[in-house]
Amino acid sequence: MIHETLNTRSSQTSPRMVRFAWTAALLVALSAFAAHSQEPLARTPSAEGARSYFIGIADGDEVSSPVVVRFGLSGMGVAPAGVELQKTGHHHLLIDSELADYSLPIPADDAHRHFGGGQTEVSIELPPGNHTLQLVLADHHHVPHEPPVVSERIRVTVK
Ligand SMILES: [Cu+2]
Repeated sequence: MIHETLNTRSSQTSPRMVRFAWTAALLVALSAFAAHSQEPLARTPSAEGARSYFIGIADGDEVSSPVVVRFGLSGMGVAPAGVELQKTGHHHLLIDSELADYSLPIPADDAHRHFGGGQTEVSIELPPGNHTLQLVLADHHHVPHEPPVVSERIRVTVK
């Protein structure tokens, strides 16, 4: 009798076990999908030979604050952030900073300035001393192109 009762119970729990197994499998699949969707976005290709460069300011320059920095770009066009157009991007100015990962959106802070309006120059206040400046072009998602279009990282001294 006891054996029969156990058998009955186990045949009742069996469909539940199957459902549990399916739910577990679904959760694993969902979390795998979630992990996948957190991977870097597909990078926007840059135009071959595209170049980003500073205008009117060069490596080793001694300057006074505020510093006017002009952004040069050849081989690609400037478009405001959020506008998805082939072979375009918007400028970013890295101040005393370097990008750790070119596959992620560029952070937005004092060291990573975005020019999402399509601006091609800025006047920045810099404290006296040595600083580095670098331009990075990025796409509508603020992610640098592949391969990245970056300027030379210049060193300037503010008097
Ligand atoms: Cu940006």
